[in-house]
Amino acid sequence: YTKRLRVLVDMDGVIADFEGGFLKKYRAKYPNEPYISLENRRGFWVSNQYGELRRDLCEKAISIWESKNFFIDLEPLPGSVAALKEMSSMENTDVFICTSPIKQYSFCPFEKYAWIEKHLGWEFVEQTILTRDKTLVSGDLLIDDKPDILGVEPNPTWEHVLFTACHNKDLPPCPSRRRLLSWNS
Ligand code: UMP
Repeated sequence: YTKRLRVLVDMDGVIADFEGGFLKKYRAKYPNEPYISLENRRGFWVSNQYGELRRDLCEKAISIWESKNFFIDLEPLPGSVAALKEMSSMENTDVFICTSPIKQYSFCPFEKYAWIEKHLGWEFVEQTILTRDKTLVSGDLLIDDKPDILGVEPNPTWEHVLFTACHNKDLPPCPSRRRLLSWNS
């Protein structure tokens, strides 16, 4: 018996371009409001940084990802689709998509499944875990762009591999935590 490797892969910021999709739709909806370029993004929460820019921009930012078709319209990040397919074809490897839907549930959960079927195929819908608490999910690796993944379980089974994104690219290097720069090279 060989132990299988279980890889949990986050969706927004790792396989789907949440930041790029957000900025594009925000600028289209609010062409006269200030915005934060991807180069200048800091911190995981887009809404916090927009709220710091100007108080009312927090809710304007939130209105973007709460809108119909926001999540289904996201572009895949470069190399992500090929990487997931390749990983899941490897021997003794199970790949799951592990993603936290927003609490405004009118569109997001449905569109996440639809996105996965559209870009990765029906087989991956079977591999999809929607949860607001990733510490409860067991796995060997969790590839995620969020620097702090916390929940009710203080000792998750997975090792967190930080996926590089615009908002975490300048975090001081942490020797104990592995990083994945991108799916291509
Ligand atoms: N999200 C917010 N506010 C933000 C940025 C992202 O609610 O400022 C949402 C988008 C995703 C979720 O649905 O949070 C993050 O999910 P994970 O990438 O952690 O799975």
